[in-house]
Amino acid sequence: MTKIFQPFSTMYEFDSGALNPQGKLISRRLSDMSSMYQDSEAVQALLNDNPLIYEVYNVEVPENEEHIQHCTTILYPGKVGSEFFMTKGHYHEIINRAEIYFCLKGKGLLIMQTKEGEFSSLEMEPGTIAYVPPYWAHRTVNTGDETFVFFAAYPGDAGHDYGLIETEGFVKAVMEQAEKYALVANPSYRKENEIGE
Ligand code: S6P
Ligand code: ZN
Repeated sequence: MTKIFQPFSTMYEFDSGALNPQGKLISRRLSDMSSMYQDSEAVQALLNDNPLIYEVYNVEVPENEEHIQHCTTILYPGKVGSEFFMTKGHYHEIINRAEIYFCLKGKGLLIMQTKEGEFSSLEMEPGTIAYVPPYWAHRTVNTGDETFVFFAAYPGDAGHDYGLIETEGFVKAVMEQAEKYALVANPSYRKENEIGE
């Protein structure tokens, strides 16, 4: 007999962006993603302090297609050299699973790409509801000077595939230029793959 899951709710804390109860908390520091930033000297200079870059508060629901995963991401302000703090970025393990992001605080950029190398970006500010369609890898970037917080909801069985982004990188990097953000071609995009070909 199918086990009936009991309804429940979670509180969003407006000041911090955290959830209560906190659920599964993931914290990522620079050392967890040091090879993803463009400026390796700037990475080395910051690694002693090893800043906290982002936290994800995940409501715990079963990871299957019946359920909807939901969480908040708190992305702190800061830069590595002139590149803004960002998330690692991923495809969904089941790549045709979509996702919705709802911005609650701060400002940022949602950058996306397909395996074919198509690239897209969306600006996010409180109130923005962004749709990540099936097949698009996604990464968020804090382009402001306060914490950038968004809520995400996605199919329970989606999973996360970080491998391709770790080896290929993103098509573009988000850098500070003249006190604004600029999307700059990433010279190391697909470099690993090209070397291997
Ligand atoms: C999950 C969703 C977000 C990210 C979070 C951290 O599918 O897209 O909750 O997991 O923003 O990013 P990342 O790339 O480290 O998982
Ligand atoms: Zn996702």
